[in-house]
Amino acid sequence: MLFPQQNDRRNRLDLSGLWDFQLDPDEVGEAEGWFAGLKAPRTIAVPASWNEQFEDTRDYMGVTWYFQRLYVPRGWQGDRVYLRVGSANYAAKVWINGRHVGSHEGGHLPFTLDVTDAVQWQGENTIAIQVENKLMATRVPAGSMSGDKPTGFMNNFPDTTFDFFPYGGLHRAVYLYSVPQTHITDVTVTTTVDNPTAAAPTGTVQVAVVASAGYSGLGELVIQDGEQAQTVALHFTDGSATATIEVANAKLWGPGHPHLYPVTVSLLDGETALDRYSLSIGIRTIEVQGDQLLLNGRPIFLKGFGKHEDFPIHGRGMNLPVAVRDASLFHWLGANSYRTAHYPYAEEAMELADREGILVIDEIPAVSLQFGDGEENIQTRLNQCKLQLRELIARDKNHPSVIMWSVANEPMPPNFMRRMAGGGDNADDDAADAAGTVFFRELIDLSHELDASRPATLVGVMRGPVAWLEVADVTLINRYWGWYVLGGRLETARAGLEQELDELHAQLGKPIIISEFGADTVAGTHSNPPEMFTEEYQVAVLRMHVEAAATRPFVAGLHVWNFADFKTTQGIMRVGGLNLKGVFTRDRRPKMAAHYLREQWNSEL
Ligand code: BDP
Repeated sequence: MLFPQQNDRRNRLDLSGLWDFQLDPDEVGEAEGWFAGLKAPRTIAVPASWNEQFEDTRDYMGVTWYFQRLYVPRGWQGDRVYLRVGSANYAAKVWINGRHVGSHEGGHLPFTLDVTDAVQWQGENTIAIQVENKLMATRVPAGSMSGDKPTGFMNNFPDTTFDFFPYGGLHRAVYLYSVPQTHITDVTVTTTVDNPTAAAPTGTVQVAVVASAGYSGLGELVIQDGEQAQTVALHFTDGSATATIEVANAKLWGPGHPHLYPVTVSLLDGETALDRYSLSIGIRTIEVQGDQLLLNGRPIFLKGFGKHEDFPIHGRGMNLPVAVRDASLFHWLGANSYRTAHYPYAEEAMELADREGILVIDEIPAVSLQFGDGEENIQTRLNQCKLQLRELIARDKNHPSVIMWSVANEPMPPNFMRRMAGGGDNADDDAADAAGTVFFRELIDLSHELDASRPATLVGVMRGPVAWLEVADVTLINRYWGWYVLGGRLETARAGLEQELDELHAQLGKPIIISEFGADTVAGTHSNPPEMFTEEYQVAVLRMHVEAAATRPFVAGLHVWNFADFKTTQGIMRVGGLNLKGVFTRDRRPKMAAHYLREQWNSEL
């Protein structure tokens, strides 16, 4: 899972650019051998979603083909060669020079294929990637729950169970890279701090390294602290080695002081490096104590947003200037955190968060999980969730910015609509809720097993079962008081919100983060007194939450839904196919709410 890198032992070729592309609605491509070349290609940009690059592809959710030609540098001969696809939404099949080399399912996490034996050194190589984005009940996230009968998110089109556009394509860069035959395959860094609130704390950096082919030999670990470097030897047995380094007077990582220490791990043959891998680490601690969330031993209040990877034309495709602009707007606002709603974001976004001191709640694509379509489908989705959680933690475990894993957003209890309308529980619901509790306990346990250093959570839907929240280390709740519930009646909504916060705190005794709240707002629409959809109303809804949190020390964070307006499916609740709850427009112009938050969040610093 290590991100490919270029150094004196490793090489990396970025295959971003213009590729050949063809839709395959009849699914004849494989039989007709399109992996050797497309019949009627058009040109597409990679990385980006296919949906908005052409007139006829916006709602296309089927099979497509991407095709590229390239030379493999001769200097790589003798090394191992891998192909790494950053994100192919949803399923991908890959051929090199007409030979099938691998497949992957799950649209937001990278996969790597060993293509050493498939590439040729004389002449040109071809890469074909079949990408398919069918909306299916057994996928995570799930499309339509009932085939052709539309039952998804408010009967919207395309038919999803979730409220964002189901973009398809090669969303992140595709790399070809080489590593030496004996190479580093994984590095895991964990940090602890003795007395983190002391003036000059000591940090302990533990590093576990895995090397290929049961490597048993020497290596070294170097951590750079300004002008000083500390070096320790690594002794590998059967491909594993661990080392611990103490950093005196450690500069702890956090918002406002995102200090990173360069670390390099090498495998050594005498003086010669067989392989090396570098990363930037942050020394910090994150823990839950009673009803508080502690960063470096001190309570931290999360100020920020649920976001989306979304921009016109790029769709969900990686867009570095937008990521940089968003980080800059976070600083402008005084925001310190976000949640990767509702899927893992690009690795570059995590690196940016490390560098900019932004805290991240990292989420798998388990949005709107359903529990009403039978045991078999539920188990299929559980397995897919587990796989994606494993892949996510393997990918992001070394980022200091990542402070928590989220295993689900708004899983749907049966009879959700009845509950939303204020109906009470009944016996059937209790049994279904209990099955859900087991499902989430498995995911939270897996998260703890894979990474004991970070809390794990799930994000509860309004009127969802409290038992589901109980399995999480931190209580994350999405609440739409004043919007979906008691819209326009803000005084009554405020009382409902406050009562609910106090009850949940009394029941669960954990820190509460309101991980979504907000109001759709048409930029430029105003009213006095505030009315739904106006900029004044959005401010009033946000103010209600800011005030409710201010008098409740157990509220450990407010994440406004959403940072920016974003594309979703078409339907009666989504003007122009957009969710308008952004405090910025889709092109990042501030609504009144952005100025309001900026005043609030900067004055608290
Ligand atoms: C919540 C979902 C989020 C939606 C939001 C909304 O978690 O994905 O976009 O509501 O309705 O239910 O705006």
